[in-house]
Parts: sequence; structure tokens; C-alpha cells
Amino acid sequence: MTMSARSASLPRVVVVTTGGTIAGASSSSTGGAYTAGVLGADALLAAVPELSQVARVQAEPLFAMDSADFTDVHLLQLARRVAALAQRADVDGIVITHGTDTLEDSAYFLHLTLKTAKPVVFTAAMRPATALGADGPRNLYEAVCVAACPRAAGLGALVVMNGAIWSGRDVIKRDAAQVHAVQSPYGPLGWVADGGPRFYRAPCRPHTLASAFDATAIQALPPVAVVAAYGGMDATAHEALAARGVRAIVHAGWGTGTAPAALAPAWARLQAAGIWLVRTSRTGSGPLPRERSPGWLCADDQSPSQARLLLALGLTQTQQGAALQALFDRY
Ligand code: DAS
Repeated sequence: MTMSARSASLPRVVVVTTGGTIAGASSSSTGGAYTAGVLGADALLAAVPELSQVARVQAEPLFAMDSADFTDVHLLQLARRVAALAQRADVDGIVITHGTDTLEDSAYFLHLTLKTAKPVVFTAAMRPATALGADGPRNLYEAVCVAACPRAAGLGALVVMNGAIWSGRDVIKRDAAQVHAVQSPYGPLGWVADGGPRFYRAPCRPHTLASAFDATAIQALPPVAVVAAYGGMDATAHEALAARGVRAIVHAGWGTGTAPAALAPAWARLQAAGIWLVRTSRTGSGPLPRERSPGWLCADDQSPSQARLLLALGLTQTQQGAALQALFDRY
């Protein structure tokens, strides 16, 4: 096969860029402050000429931002853009470059709301593009290798970083500085080796085609907030959120999602005002016990931010406590 015949038969992968450190630049190559999201999509691709050996890659700039600035509006915009790309017959796989700070939220959201079996792979970097030993180019190359591979189909949203492949169901940023920043309590689904994915397990909870949620059918997410537990906490934040019209508050509690008993009257007032309260754990792993605090919803193993997104999705479809609780047990 000639070179051009070979490249004409390569899978077609679209790289949607949203900013983050992978597109970041600094005046120093060895550390210090940098600005996220300044490199354009074409510059990101140009830094990895090896991409042309594994896929026909097309850039699709969407945002150029620090992922700390993502809102639910951006999440929906990203999901809708990726959903539209996934519908196209001339697209075999999609890569999304993203900041690591809220990568897990976007990956979880798309895992639950995309109606496609095509590979959808997030990637990111811990070092800006101008850094000595920048991890972005290799992460982008490996993400494209995974997105180009039919074996990555049907697994929901994936995250490829530092040679590992994670599920959007449970990936969490666990390190503020190192290139192995993202982890999961359940380990990776596989590794990238010899220019392709090697999978060893698959997510067993419903996602994408089997999920009840479809980003293209959602106009807006209802406001759901997270409040972290701290010693001696009071309900000032909760009451301010209630006054602003929040529909639910996720309690990022200790251990099994515990909350101070002294706040029982405040919880009762919030519940009487129709605000859902959800117990979650700040520990980062482990199922919460099934016995429920009266009137509370209770996460299974979802992190506080996953619980926030799942509940916001659920509230677009039901206001019934039993149905909302079932979401945590199902997804
Ligand atoms: N903290 C940076 C990153 O790791 C910026 C961001 O999240 O956008 O990508």
C-alpha cells in the first residue's frame, strides 16, 4: 500500500479543544506561573506530527479557557458539540483536550449524556506546552491512538493520561502537581501500549446509549450546590444558597457522609422548603451505607461533584425522592 493510500484509510478523529494546561504557556520552561488555554488547536496538533501516522485528525476549537471557569452551561455546550460530531458518518472517534481541574466533571457528564458508542476520549496535561518535559503532546498522541481504535467503542467517555485509560464513571484528579494526577478507586480500564489501547476491564454501570440522559434534550441544568463539611460548621451557606433558589445541596461529609447533629433543625427547614439534601463522602472512595437519614438522599460511591451532576440530571426528569435515590444506586 502506498503512503497516501494508507493515510486515506486511517480512522478520522476530531480533536475538540477547550483550553487547560495542555494548551498553556509560560515565560519559563522550568516552572512558575503560566496561563492556561492560550495555544490554539492547530498549534496543539502541530506539536505532535506523529498523529498523522495513526489517524486523519481534524481540529475543532470550542473553548480556550481554564477549566476552573467551566459552568453547567459550558458542560452542556461541550456535550452537544461532541454529540453532533459523533452523529457524523465521517467521524470515527473524538478527543477532547481539557484542563485537569474539572476534567472529571466533564468526563462524567458526557459519560452519562452522550448517545453514541464511538470512542470519546478526554486528555489533558499537568505541565504547560512550553515546559521542559511537557506531558501534553504524548497524552494527546495516546488519546488519539485510543480514539482511533474500534476496541475503545462502547465504553463511555474515557480519559487518557500518563499512559493509562480511565473510565469517565470514576476518574478523579488526586494529585495537584504530578503527571499521574488522575486516578480511580477502581484502577484504570487499561493502558496504552504499542500505539493502541490494551483493556482489562469495562464499566458495568449504564452510560451513553444505556443511560436515561441525553444532553441534546436538556435546555439547562437545575442549580445544585455542594457544601463541604468542616468542624463547627453552621447552615449560613445552605441558607444563602436556598435564598438564591438552589434545588438541592450536596453535603460533602466526613466518612460515610456524616453531618453534625446540631444542624438537624436547619436540615429540616431546608427540606420543608423543598430543597433536596444529599449525603456524600469526602473520602474519595467506598459505598455509603444503605440506611438513609430521614429525608436525605444518599450517594452510593459517587464523589460530591459527581453527585451534584447526577442529581441535576435527575431533576430534569423527576421530582420523586425514590426515583432520585435510584439514580445513585444505578449509575
Ligand atoms: N489546572 C490547569 C490544568 O491542569 C488548568 C485547567 O484545569 O484548565 O489543566
